Amino acid sequence: MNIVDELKWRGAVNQTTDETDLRKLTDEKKIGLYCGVDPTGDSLHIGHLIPFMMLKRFQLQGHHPVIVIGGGTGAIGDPSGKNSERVLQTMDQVQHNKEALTAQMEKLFGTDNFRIVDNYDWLSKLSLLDFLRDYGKLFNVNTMLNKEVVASRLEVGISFTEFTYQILQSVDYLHLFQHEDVQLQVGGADQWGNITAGIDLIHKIEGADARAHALTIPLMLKADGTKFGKTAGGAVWLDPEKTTPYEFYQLWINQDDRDVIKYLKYFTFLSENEISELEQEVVNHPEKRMAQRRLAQEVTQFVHGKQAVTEAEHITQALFSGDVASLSVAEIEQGFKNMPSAHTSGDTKNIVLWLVDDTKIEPSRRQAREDVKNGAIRINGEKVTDVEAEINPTDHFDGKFVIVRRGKKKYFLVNIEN
Ligand code: 383
Repeated sequence: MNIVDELKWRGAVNQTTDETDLRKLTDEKKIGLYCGVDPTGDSLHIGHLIPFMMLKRFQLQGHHPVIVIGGGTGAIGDPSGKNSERVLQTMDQVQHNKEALTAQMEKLFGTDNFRIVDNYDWLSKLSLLDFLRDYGKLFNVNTMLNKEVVASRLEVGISFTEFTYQILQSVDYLHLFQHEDVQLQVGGADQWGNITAGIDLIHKIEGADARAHALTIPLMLKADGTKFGKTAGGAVWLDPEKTTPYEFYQLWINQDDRDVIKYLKYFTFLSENEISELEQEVVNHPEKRMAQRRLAQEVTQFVHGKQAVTEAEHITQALFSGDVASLSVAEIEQGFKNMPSAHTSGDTKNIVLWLVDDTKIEPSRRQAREDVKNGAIRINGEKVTDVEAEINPTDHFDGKFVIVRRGKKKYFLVNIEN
């Protein structure tokens, strides 16, 4: 299937400049294409996965994706999607973020038939006079003002610096068109104005028949209307230190039946056949959540690797069944990151006192005694019903934690201080 048709089937196309010619071009030859990422933070988030999945599909069909890391543009800041002026980053921050993002991207794409280039390399060499004479002269201020990004900021104000951003991104596209054989720029729907500004520049310099294309990807919304990729805890990061692979897996497995097929098309490499089988599963056995599980497995594996999927599933299973004794220390650290926690010493103590005085899991001794007697308390997965039982907090998990479950679902992680 032609790549454009595949992307359309996957629901990944928002706007293109000339779809017919893009289809023709990609049938004729393997093209160079690019997407830019500004180093505004020290980790990618799942919003970045949207264009990355697209680049990866091109890569799998033999085309040549390039990512531009914005060492230059990141020092300025894209006004797209921001309703107020950005605070400039220091150049040290830009450098630090650039290194972190580059390492993450290499992990996702490998180095085979994929390159990362830094626009600092050419943008930093432009002198002010060259910039104004060679490029500024070709940009009409009226057209620039009419771009959605700028127009929406006119009332609150926009600095000359951010206003100029679209010229820098355009110079990138021209540079890559001229030197790297790049003929397509992809990005989220928010990038349409910047990408088309680049195409206009290419047409002015290289002639109106220069074949440079734009393809944007729709903004993702969930069936309930909320923004995709945000959880109560904020953004979902690809850095496992910021969002653990278990949390990442949970995000996908918890998707709504109404969204899951859309996301399978979008975020996985599963074929049309595999996806329609899963679609049948959603209709016939929604309670099994097969489609959600497959989605969680595929995306987690793509970002964090196979081992991370095994661990995430082990944690999920252990928490669900209550068999937490089988968890490793690393799995506990992941799985309990957002659960209520307490700190105690490692001293052995009576269970009732420990639950009330040390960990504050129970509000009163009376309540604690009642819960223990009723079998509502599990310590490291084992039911404890004797109110005289002694707890040795350093028994399990390398003496680091005690896992307490109260009732059917409520877990607490008690950290042992030594
Ligand atoms: C810089 C130089 C270029 C081309 C593009 C850029 C970056 C671009 C931008 N992109 C966003 C970012 O960096 O700001 N001006 O965070 C996001 N992208 C991608 C995608 C997205 C966009 O990196 O929609 C989400 O991830 O385009 O918001 O020569």
